Amino acid sequence: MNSNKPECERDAETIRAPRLIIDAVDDHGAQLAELRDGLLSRPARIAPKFFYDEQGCALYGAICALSEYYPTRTEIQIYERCRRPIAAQLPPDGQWIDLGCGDGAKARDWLGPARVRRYIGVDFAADWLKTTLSITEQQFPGVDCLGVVTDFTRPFHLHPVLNDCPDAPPIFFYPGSSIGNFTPEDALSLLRSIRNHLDGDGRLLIGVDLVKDTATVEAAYDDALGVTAAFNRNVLRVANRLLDADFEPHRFDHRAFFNATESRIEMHLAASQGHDVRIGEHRRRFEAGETIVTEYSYKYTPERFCALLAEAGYGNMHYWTDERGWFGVFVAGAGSD
Ligand code: AVJ
Repeated sequence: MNSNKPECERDAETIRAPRLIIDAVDDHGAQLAELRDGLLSRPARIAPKFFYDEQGCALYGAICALSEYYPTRTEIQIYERCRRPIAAQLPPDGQWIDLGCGDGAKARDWLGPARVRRYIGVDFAADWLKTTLSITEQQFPGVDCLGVVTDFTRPFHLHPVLNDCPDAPPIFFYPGSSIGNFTPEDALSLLRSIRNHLDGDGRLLIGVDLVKDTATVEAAYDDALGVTAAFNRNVLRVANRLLDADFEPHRFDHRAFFNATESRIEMHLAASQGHDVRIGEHRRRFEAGETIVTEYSYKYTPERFCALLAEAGYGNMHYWTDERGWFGVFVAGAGSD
């Protein structure tokens, strides 16, 4: 047993079950109250994090393979085409903090090129995270892997974990334009939360969907096969399970449209006819056409996103887009330009 080695340099024989740090998930009650209050409010709303139960994660995986849903493949094409110049902006031998890691596939493509020493998966779904960690450990035995189960949509504090490896600069990775789910104000506070963990060499690597023609972006959220519609309706099943409600998903129509004023895709579920729903001990009437807001997905211009990064205290900014300018990958650090 080599306990005097720093946390991140333990060799293979001391790492068996993925190490998980459970942080702040015990406020399950708060999560349920947030879900209930959103559904009882007018207009009704559900936070997008509730999409991702097992069925929701599977449907999201299917969405990423759709011809209409360009963000995932376009981001990966930028990574593949610009791997070297992007990696050149990242500190070697760093700690890779994979926010909302999901299956971790995008991050694993970077562990080699960025010469990562430590992988930290951060996700709300503990089971999903365990699987991702064991796959990453198997594929990268030389990389120390651990998980943090937390809701990073709220201010988070990873300093104690990062200080296990004081000489390994942090690289925060937030792909897929998940930042788009936050209002610009909330995006600013998340970016600031990350910024507070960055000193000299630390970096943020983030994927952002960019403003484009309305037909293309609306098709990506309302695909011909109806996979996104199923993903959207599935959240009503999550509500039924978590809140003992009796939503009938088929009584709600999927709506997705681009709100140009707010520069965001809006996803709604519209009641196809007036009906009552039991939500725990509450009853909620939905009039015909009344909607539940289930997701906003904000779209930025490179200039607008750089301005947001600057407002959050970042510098050393660089970004890469695909040839059509549909998606952007940004790297930013603590220093002033
Ligand atoms: C995972 C939040 C990036 O907004 O594009 C996909 C989720 N919603 N299709 C997005 C989503 C509808 C996706 N993010």
